[in-house]
Amino acid sequence: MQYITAGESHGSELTAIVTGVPAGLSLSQANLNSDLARRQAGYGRGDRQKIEKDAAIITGGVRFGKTTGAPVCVKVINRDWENWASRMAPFGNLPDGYQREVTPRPGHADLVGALRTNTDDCRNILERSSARETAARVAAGAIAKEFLGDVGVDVFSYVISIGDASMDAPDLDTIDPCQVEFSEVRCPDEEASARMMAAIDEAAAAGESLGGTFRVVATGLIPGLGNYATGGERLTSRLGGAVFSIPAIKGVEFGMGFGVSRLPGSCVHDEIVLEEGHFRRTSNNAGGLEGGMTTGEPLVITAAMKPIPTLMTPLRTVDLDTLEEAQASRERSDVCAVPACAVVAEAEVALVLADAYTRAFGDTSMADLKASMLSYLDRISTYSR
Ligand code: EPS
Repeated sequence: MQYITAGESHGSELTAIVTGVPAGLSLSQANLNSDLARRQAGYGRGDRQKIEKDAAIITGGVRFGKTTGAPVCVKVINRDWENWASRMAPFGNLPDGYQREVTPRPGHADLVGALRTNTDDCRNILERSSARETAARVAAGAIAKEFLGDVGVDVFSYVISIGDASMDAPDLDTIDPCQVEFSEVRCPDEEASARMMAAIDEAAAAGESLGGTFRVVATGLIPGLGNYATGGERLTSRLGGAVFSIPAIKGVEFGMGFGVSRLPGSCVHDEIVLEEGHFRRTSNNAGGLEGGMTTGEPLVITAAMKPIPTLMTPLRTVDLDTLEEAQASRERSDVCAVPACAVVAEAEVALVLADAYTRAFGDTSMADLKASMLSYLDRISTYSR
């Protein structure tokens, strides 16, 4: 299962095309829209979210609620387009009085993208590198999540820290994914949520922005997805690449993460036991992956997001027209988008996991895929008898 997106932040719409979706998968419009709404939420978002009301419009690959096996095309309308139509028109001339973006923001793709593409207007770059594009990813990921739900896999996320406001390292078993949805910062700890919101208020008042860390968890995975044999097929590299593909992600850890480098092997590796005919682990420091394959324990990924580069008290930059020192451009933006980013990461993780299932069991139809998976599960369970 692969996807590609097209569209700009203030263009008419965003589109995602997802290929390799087996036929016969039931899709619910409500589930797709619910994920889009979850991505729009979160304390610290800017005024753009008051304009947008993201909804998934399916234009291909689905009939009467079921996939046909053809590429699935899903689009999300940008309501803000009507305020930008003349400045973002695909044809015609620039409107009178149009001001090019010539003061690139440190931390954004503005400068390097302009150098790379030989443009004198950073808007060409920022329109596409804007996090708005992640709405299309979430729409694509919602299809992958429906697939995963059908094979017994649940993917959820929660925020661990925003700026220096952090929750105590939570025990995974104590996290209630539903509870996370009630927190405005997607943090399962109420007291920590309040501190995170206070940190966002403080940053907003200072014209600052904030990053943070979040965790994505997938439960119900079967052992043996992915492949140890080549680097590109290792799920560690595929999942890591997928999470790193989200703008602003600066670090990704699996399980114990960097912590494994400080401990001896006996404290890191997860002992193997046989429990009711199934191989289980007494711990999950590996975060559900060994040799680039799923172990059957929960997949646990933690990621770090940098602060958003648009600052209301801007940093120094160079004006691309005058080559003089200038202040970086300021425009409406978010103070913190860590909760939204966690939802985007769920989508990215879901797409890789769904792809791992279809690579292992085929992508013709859900019925054939499940039959193949059951035969595999039967084989590995006899192995443990
Ligand atoms: C973004 C700037 C803001 C964000 C946007 C990402 O948009 P605008 O410039 O229109 O105010 O709200 O994110 C979204 C629109 C979204 O839906 O996530 C940026 O510069 O990256």
